[in-house]
Amino acid sequence: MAEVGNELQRHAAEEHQAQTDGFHLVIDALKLNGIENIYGLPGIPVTDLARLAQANGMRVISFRHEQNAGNAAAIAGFLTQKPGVCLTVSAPGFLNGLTALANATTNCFPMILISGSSEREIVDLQQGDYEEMDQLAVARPHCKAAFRVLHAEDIGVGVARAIRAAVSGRPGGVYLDLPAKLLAQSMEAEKGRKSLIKVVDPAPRQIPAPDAVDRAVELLKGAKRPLILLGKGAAYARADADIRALVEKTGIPYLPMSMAKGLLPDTHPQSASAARSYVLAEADVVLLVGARLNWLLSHGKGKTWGKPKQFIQVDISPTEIDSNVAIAAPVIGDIGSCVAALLDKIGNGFAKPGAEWLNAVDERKDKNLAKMAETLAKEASPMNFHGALRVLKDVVKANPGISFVNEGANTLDYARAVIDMYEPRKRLDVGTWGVMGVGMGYAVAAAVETSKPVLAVCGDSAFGFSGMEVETICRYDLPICIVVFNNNGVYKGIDKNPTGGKDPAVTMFVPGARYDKMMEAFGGVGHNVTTPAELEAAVNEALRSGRPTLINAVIDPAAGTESGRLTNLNPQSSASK
Ligand code: ADP
Ligand code: TPW
Repeated sequence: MAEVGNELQRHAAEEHQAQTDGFHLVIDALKLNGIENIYGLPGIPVTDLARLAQANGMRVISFRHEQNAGNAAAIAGFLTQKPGVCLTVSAPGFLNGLTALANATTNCFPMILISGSSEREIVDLQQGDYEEMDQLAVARPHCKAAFRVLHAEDIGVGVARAIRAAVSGRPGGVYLDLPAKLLAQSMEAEKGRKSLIKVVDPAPRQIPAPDAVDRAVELLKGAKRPLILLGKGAAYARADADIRALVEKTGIPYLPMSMAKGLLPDTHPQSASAARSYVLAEADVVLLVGARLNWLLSHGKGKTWGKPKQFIQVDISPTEIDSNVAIAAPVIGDIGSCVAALLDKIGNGFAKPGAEWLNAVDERKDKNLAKMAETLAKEASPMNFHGALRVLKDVVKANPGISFVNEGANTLDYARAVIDMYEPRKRLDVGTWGVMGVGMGYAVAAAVETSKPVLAVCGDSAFGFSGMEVETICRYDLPICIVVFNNNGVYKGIDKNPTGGKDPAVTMFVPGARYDKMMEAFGGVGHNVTTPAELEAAVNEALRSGRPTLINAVIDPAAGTESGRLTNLNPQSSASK
């Protein structure tokens, strides 16, 4: 009898083993495609999905707010060329993640937002389900593509389509809608396994047309005052060696956009960063590599761009061309293939730019670098932005492999100018939208994806958007050192309520706040520093120990300007100047 019982049990177990379900298929499909990490926040109906993912060897990082998980996924995409995955619950959780998905799309970072959702039957009749929302319709205008899977046997296709849409062509955000019922659907394990797709060549190379390459090289050869402008698309493309070769072979001065800093070390003799205004205004031919002529480049026109010029634009997206000004020589393809083709065409026959142009650039650079050194050397008390940044500049120089996350207004603008980067994809910042709140999400993902320390330098306002994630950082014991530049407010901390009333001015925070205590509350290390020397000691200790650290760096509340260097976009404040 006992034997028969055992036999029945074994049989039942085999039957059971032979089944799979939506939960397992989603995880298997992600793993099959080399996706190892999920950034998310659990709840009905995705808690079990997250649990199973962890049980099946994926790394699941649970956040305190979905926007931060989404930002982590987005930057993971930028860092790895694989879509970063964010997992949220329905309606509010989904919406919290959606800002990050839109930000990823705007920045051309590959990401997949996976959200659980209510059943179609109920949503479409608006019958009032728990956290009901037509998420697919809401997501669609904010991402590159949006898909919903209704049947377990389509999960493989859904995940494959999401991956391809995220990483091919211009990368971006993809929404994948998974109704709760789908996750629980079961099907035969073998059939399920066969339904999964391992995506072959998800971001195919796109070779530029030879005549486009010829046109670009001709234009470049005829230039008297050429300039190369590298954007974060160039950093993303991982064509580091060829990009360096292009710059060095042509001898053309180059400017990195902020997240392209470090693609070549900022100390490279051909870097024109310290002569930015001069080269933008004076250049006659500009070669754009993975950079859009958007607001960050004054739309390619106006006073910033001074003298008339012709543009060569290397980009994967043909519709980017002529979006702001006429592009004389578009080169459409992936940056790796385009830069290789340009190098090939140039061969050894490229005459470097004339001494007149190079000397003029160097002269401006030397003058501005001397001015900057003077500003940095000043011992201001109380500590100001430059005093604090002087020591951080040396810290990054001594630790070039760390990721440097940066957000704020003055904190961002000054740090970008002062802190040299030495390696590609190490500077992670507010990007195309100039969005606050990416700090902790970016810091967590940078630590997870690179397994190296992270230094996050945030304005006190900027930090507040994602500050609760210090708990996440402590929970996962990540080697992240946060420096909050605390000047008591947004931009600065001396504004007064114009009515003289009791309420504080709209840009003010609690004076003398101690952000370091937040980190201590969760078992991390907190420091309160008021001098550059104290700051330096605290950061070095954090990098040495690898422990989660938050340094509250007290900055003169009167230092800083409205909107940092965006003042010209703020009509009220420009009017008052
Ligand atoms: P930045 O803000 O640094 O100026 P942008 O985000 O404006 O950079 O521009 C990045 C550009 O790079 C986008 O137009 C995008 O289409 C392009 N791009 C991204 N990845 C690639 C790639 N692998 N090959 C070619 N172009 C790319
Ligand atoms: C999502 C508007 C731009 S910069 C900034 C805000 C609120 C904060 C600046 O103060 P902070 O830095 O961080 O203390 P500093 O160095 O000048 O003192 N909401 C979003 N994004 C943006 N960009 C804003 C508001 C803004």
